Amino acid sequence: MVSETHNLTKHWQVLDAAHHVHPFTDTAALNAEGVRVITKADGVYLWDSEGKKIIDGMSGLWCVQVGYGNEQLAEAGCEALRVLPYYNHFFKTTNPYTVELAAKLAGLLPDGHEHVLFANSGSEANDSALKLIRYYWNLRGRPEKKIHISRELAYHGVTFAAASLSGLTPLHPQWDLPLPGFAKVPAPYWFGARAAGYGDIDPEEFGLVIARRLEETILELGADRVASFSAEPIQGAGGLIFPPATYWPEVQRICAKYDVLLHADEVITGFGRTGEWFGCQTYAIHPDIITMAKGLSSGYQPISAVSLGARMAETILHANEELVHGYTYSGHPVASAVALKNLEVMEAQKLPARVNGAIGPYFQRRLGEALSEHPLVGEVRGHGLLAAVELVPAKPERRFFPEIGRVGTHCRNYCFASGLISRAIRDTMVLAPPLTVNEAEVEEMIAKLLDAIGRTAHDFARI
Ligand code: PXG
Repeated sequence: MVSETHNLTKHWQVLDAAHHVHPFTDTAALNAEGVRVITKADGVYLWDSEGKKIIDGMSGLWCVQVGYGNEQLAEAGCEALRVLPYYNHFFKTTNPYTVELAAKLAGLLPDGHEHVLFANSGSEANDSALKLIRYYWNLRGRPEKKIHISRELAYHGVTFAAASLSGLTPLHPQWDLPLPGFAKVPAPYWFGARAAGYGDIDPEEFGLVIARRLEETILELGADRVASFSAEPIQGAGGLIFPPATYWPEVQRICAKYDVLLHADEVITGFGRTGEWFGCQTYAIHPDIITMAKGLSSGYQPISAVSLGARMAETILHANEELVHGYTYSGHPVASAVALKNLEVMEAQKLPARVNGAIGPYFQRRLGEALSEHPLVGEVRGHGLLAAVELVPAKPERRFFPEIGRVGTHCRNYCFASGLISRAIRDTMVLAPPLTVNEAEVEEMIAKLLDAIGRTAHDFARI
């Protein structure tokens, strides 16, 4: 007999196939398979419409810092919906939720970042940042400084400018991107160094060599034409690339030397993920402009922000003319109220400190112990509550599989089947659980991942 739940699942699958276009999805293939319907969530768990419980090792899309089902955030959103469901900031107006949020952020951001603009997604924040960078150089009388440099394997979003800034090449061909004025430099991906022809270089040396590729590129393009360098403190969607310790100091020296603005994309690394409020604090980076989203509201509402460092703020906020930019929903009161409560909850629960001193080190240690000796595992790397497990054909050469992505996808499918959400980026398995995750839940994730890796190794024994 077909259950009521099953009928409902079918109903939603049919409607979804008929009317809903999914992001980053082959529509025909998905519709042939049937979509999974997520109906509720609590803590680190999701449930699908068939009642299956799933442990979310990815915090949604790297964003649900406080875990699902937080009542305080729900209450804050409901209250704002009742009191002030909408008003904008265009006509010499503001609202209490948004000003309190801006002030709270100014207190948490790195020194000098006292001013924020709001937007609704990471892509919009990055688009806005690039416009502000252009505007800054125009105001400074350097309009020829127009080129934006970013890195291979970077992910900065999907709008025309953000996708152009992104270095993940699959983002480009369908849309004839990147736009002119965008240049790329290599990522400090030490695990891939041998495959990329750098030989047996050690991580510290590699960090310097890759940073100096930025200098070479600036010199090739002409420093007087380069506006900015954009980078995630740790590259997320590109495969969790943790820069060697030598990388960021050298990059900062180079940006300062050639008067290139430094833009830090903290969309994934912000809000406690690395054990500090911002990845910039973890790596002692002093950016001119920062973009943030995701963990700002723990994903409970769509909201993002751009903060201006002292140099940009001084120029842009004293231009004595209208800043011709902004969205209907910039600083939406409901999103602002939820984001503000989210930051208060994170502070009250001391989540960044917990990631830094307790659950983060536990997570890293246990992952290493459980997985690093496995024959299919080439490296386990991580920081805070970010971790990557490289699946490789053989130890210890740091080689990749010939058909990149096949083994990772296979392993990811085993994870899903056993009720764990982990991301496969090429053949790298990624975990980024909510910052509220406890030790037992970490153990559950690791056990499921280990099992999936074991099954994958068995299936690919002859590769
Ligand atoms: N910057 C970074 C560093 C990101 O990770 C964006 C900007 C764009 O944010 P919006 O809100 O416009 O999506 C992101 C988004 C994945 C995945 O599968 C990662 C992101 C988005 C979707 C999927 O790893 N990151």
